[in-house]
Amino acid sequence: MKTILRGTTGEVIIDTSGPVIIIGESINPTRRKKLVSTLQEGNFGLVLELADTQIKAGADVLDVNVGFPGVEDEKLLPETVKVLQEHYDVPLCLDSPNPRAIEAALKVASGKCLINSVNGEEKSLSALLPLAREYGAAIIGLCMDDDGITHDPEKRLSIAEKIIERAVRAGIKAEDVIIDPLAMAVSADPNACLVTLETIRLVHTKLGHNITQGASNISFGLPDRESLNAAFMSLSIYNGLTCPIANPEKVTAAVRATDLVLGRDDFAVRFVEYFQSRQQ
Ligand code: THG
Repeated sequence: MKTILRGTTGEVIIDTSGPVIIIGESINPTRRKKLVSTLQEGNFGLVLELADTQIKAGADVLDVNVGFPGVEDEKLLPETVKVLQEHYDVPLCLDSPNPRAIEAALKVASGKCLINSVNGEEKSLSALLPLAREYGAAIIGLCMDDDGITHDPEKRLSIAEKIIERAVRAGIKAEDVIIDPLAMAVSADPNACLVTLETIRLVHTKLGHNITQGASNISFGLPDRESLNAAFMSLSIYNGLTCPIANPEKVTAAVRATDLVLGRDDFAVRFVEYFQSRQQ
């Protein structure tokens, strides 16, 4: 299955049988308070620098999250999208829990964005599916609903099915729904990663959709996050993850290595290219 996203001119194809696509996570105020304060002053220097660094490190798509307590992201998200698209061609993933911020950003964005995210709650489905349809966007469907977060992979699968069904009924193409199985901190729950891995496997084998996840979520609160994230990344890709949201400066090497091991990088071309680009 293929999900096509577009930036200002080019397109990115997320293909369940192709190489992994990296959605850069770093435009996010978590641990980066400076991002919000500079943006509020109308200074887009840091956001452009984060975009540049991530693209050079292997990001194919950029997640854009400017939400922070006290911030009107209804105003800040579209402004950030406009500035990013004046400088970079990559497709954008609009990351906000506020449907009005998503709509304001979709209004000014060129190409075909990814909405991050819709979940199985009625409130979320009814607010966001019509927007995705109207603006021709793809969506991320999070495996949680009005009952909260379940630790049963089969139940997560049925929430994914429900989101896809509702999206198709709203006029969105099935392939434009990318499923997020929910990745959570393994420090808080020893089974968290296993539940996610099993959900990925079920969504991949039973539904065949593209799959994303916040790949650095699992290592919150632990040392050596990079090693943990890399281990989880490889296992997730083996099970069906196709477009992680992650820090490309830290995960691209592991992603390229995993693609090579899984036979998705003939003659190691991408693996070697990435290695050489890092030597410079
Ligand atoms: N699913 C979906 N969207 C998401 C998440 C998800 N969006 C937000 C989040 N989770 C993914 N994004 C981030 C952004 C930053 C960090 C973690 C997840 C973060 N960064 C640290 C930093 O930059 O200092 C550390 C990064 C690292 O060690 O690599 O903490 O789950 N759909």
